[in-house]
Formats: sequence, structure tokens, C-alpha cells
Amino acid sequence: MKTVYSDKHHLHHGQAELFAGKLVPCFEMPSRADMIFAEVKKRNLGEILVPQNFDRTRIERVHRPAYVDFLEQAWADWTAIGETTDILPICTPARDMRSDRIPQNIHGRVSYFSFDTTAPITSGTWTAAKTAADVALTAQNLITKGARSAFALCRPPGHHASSDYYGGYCFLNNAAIAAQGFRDAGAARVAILDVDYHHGNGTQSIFYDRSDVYFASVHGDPATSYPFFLGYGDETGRGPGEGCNANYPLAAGTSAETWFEALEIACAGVQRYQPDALVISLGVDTYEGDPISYFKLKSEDFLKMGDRLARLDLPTLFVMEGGYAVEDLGVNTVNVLEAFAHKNP
Ligand code: OKP
Ligand code: ZN
Repeated sequence: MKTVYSDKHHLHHGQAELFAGKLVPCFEMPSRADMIFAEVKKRNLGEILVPQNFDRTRIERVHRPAYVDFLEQAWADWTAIGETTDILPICTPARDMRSDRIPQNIHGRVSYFSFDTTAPITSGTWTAAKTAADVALTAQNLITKGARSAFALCRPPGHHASSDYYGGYCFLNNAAIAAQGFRDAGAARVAILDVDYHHGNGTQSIFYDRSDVYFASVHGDPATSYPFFLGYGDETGRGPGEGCNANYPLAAGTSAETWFEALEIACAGVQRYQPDALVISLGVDTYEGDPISYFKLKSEDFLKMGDRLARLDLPTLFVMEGGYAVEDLGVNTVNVLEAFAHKNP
């Protein structure tokens, strides 16, 4: 399996996120992608390619142009008022507040376009996020051209980013951009299966009204797990998208055995949809050793996961999402990919 990777992810390195009332070092750090990349090389997963530079309009197929403008300009706007630290929002347009007026003030704009306090914007965030989207599109293109699978080693991750807001360490929704890429290259139906511990609220939201992209996710129950405000089982899609969204929330503390039962049901939904291409939002924070997540998968379970996904027998793009047990992150991630490639080369 080919991997697409760029070391430009280092340009995004937040200092701190707000966690349990304190500013703590960001869990989403550059060494994450470095560990995965080192393991890809060590185990000879396959050829490694650098991303092509795609036009911004490819991103705007799923993100609102005003939001992309904001991301591209945020650091310049922030430093223009004399700020030098990382950008974090100070409020959010909750419930009955106005969301139809975009503030002019940079603090207001940051608050308007975000939903939490975990994703600092730094001087290099835009370049890193744009490059991660390019990584996903380059890998998508390999599959469109006939490869059976590819690995987009994206960082920062993407699945919490919606059409016009960021958060949860995510700025541009790499998986959604790639899924749209498959559609624009002629695929009639695309499925996204999100196996990250956290619900892919951004991906769900982007495709919620559409029947051409199916979204399935196995994740921590939003009643008790981040991101809290989306991911319940009764969210099944809207209008033409009705029946094309499938959530499988599981209690914090769920065992590998129960997790694989949910994966089985999610896979059956994907299979029934008969997609032309499959995007896996690959988070390995379901690992028992993950510091911010609460499922119980062991490193061997990631081999089993790759094996099960291979049996779907679909052209499959893996897009990297979460996983914060940095020491074991490379092994867990490449376990999925290697087991997949073994069954489905
Ligand atoms: C990003 B991805 C829970 C704090 C959660 C944000 C988590 C973002 C996860 N106590 N903080 O889905 O891996
Ligand atoms: Zn996650």
C-alpha cells in the first residue's frame, strides 16, 4: 500500500489546549505523524509519495469559502492586532445567538468559526492543514487511477471540522474532501467509515442531507464522550440523505469484543450501500492505552480491524485521524494497514 506524506505537518505545533480547566500541552503533536511515518518505513508498507498541490476550489467543494478565507488569513489578522501567542477562541455562537453575521474583529471571527478550545491556530496551521488536504486528495487520486488502497498520512486530522467551523484538533476535513474528490472523479456513491474513538461530527454534518455519500461511525456515546453534541443513534440523515447516516455509539469502557460487534453492523451498512469507493477515517484512539479515550482495543486488535476492512473488498482510502498514545501509535496504525494490504494487496 502506498503512503502519501509531507513533513510540512511540523508547521502546525500548538502549545496548549484547554483541558479540564487547565492549559495543558496539546495531545495532538507533531511526533504523532513522525511515529507513524517511521513505522511505515520500518515495516516497508510500500512506496512513499509527496502530495501534489491542489487548487483551493477542491477544498471549497465541502467547506464554505468564507471559512477557508478565515483559516488562510487568521494568523495575519491575529498578529496585526499585536498578538503573538497561539490563537484560541473566547466564545461561541450558542443556540439563539446570531450565526448569520460574521464579526469583523479577529477574536469574534475566531469564535464564530470554531466550536471548542482544543485546536490552537499557529503561524503554520493553514499551510499544514492545506497540505494535509493535499495529502488526502493525492491518495484519493491514486485510487481513482486504479490502486486498490492508499494511506493518506494526514496531520492535522480532519473529522471534527465541518463546512464552516473547526475544533477537536481539526481544521480541514481531509476525509470529506477526499470523498468529494471521488465523487468529482466519477464515483456514483462513496462510503465513509469512521473508526476513531470520537464521533466524526464534521463529516456527518457535511454529508447529512446527501444520498451520494454514506457515513457510518463507531464511537464513544456522545452522552458521555467528546464531542457531546452529535453522534447519537437516531441521527439517520435528512431529506434525500435519510438512511445514509449510521451512528453506533458505545459506552466508555467498551471491550474490543463489543467494539467488533458494532464494526460488523457498520460494515453490513457499508456493504448494503454498494459504494464505488470507501474512505476509512482511521483513528486508533480506540486503543486501551490512549490517554484521552476510553475503549479497550489492544495492538493485535488493529490487525484484526485491518483484516475485517479488507473483507469489504472495496477500493479503500485510509485517512489518518486520531490516536494519542504516541509511543504505540505507529505500531497500532500500521497494524491496520499491513493486515489490510495482506488480504487486499
Ligand atoms: C480528536 B480526534 C476529553 C477531551 C477531548 C478533544 C478531543 C479531540 C479528538 N476529555 N478533547 O477525534 O481524535
Ligand atoms: Zn479521536
